Amino acid sequence: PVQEALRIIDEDDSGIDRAFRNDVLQGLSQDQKAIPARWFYDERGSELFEEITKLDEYYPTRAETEILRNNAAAFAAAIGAGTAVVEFGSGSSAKTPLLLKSIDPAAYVPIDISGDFLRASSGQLAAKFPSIPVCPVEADFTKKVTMPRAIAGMPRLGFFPGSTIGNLVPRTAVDLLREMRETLCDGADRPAKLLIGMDRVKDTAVLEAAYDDARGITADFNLNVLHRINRELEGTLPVGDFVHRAIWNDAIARIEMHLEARRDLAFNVCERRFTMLKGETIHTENSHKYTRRSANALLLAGGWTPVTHWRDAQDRFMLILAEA
Ligand code: AVI
Repeated sequence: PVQEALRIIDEDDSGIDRAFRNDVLQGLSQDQKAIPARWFYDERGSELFEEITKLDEYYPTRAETEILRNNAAAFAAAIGAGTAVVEFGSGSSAKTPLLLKSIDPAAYVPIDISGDFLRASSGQLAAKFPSIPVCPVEADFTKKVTMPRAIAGMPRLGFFPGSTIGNLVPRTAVDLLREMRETLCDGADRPAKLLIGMDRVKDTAVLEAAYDDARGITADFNLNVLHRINRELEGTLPVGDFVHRAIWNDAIARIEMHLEARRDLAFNVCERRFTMLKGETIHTENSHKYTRRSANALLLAGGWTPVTHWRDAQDRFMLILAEA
């Protein structure tokens, strides 16, 4: 059974998401223009991301799925029966069913900012697991989220797969980990656990190919945010005059995605005028990669104690179980 989604979203009268407008106007006003990566995920962006996860070059999804498939018994033993799984982001991929199958939870709570996507994936999961109550929450999980009454009294496991944490700079990642701790521990009678996916530092060529695939799907994903600005924020960005770039920044251990202007440009967003010189970029995403030590340090700073690390056979990715 799927409960009706709890909705906790902030919109102004004209229906334009104020947070999106503020982020874009502020980001385009900086010396290094930037748009936070969370705005990639409108309906089209979410579809393109699903396509990325199936690309030959994009290994993280397959590596993480392998870890989930090969360690079912260990997860069940470490997590225990009667747990409510709270997923940060709605589980439309193969990963959530693998986790649900291995630990057989008492409830499943997907949290997502995209209501349509949330309802679709909740319905699919409920059909696949008819005995697990599904309690979706439409909300921005970067802030503490109120949990549905249905999971009161159950031990809670946060699930944050995909190395999505890597899309945040460390300061913001620590804030998110702390908010998750609040979401999971507030009103609960036991300390929560968190199962989090983190992508590992590896060969530069492998990393850059994963973010600049031969079919150009990642390029479309990156450019889609410009279409979204044009549609939702009265933008006039000439999308065809931007080119996708993916660069490994070794000093900070992250892949950076940018949109580079092919020529000098001028455009409007929400009636504000912006200009760019040829070669100038809009920085659209960071994807941090971790070692075991840097992953542990981040978790500890966020209020979580790492307990167990699992890796795939090729050492590309890790799933970490941590305790509040
Ligand atoms: C969602 N996130 C973990 C992806 C990543 O790998 O950083 C987003 C992505 N960007 C380009 N390709 C995939």
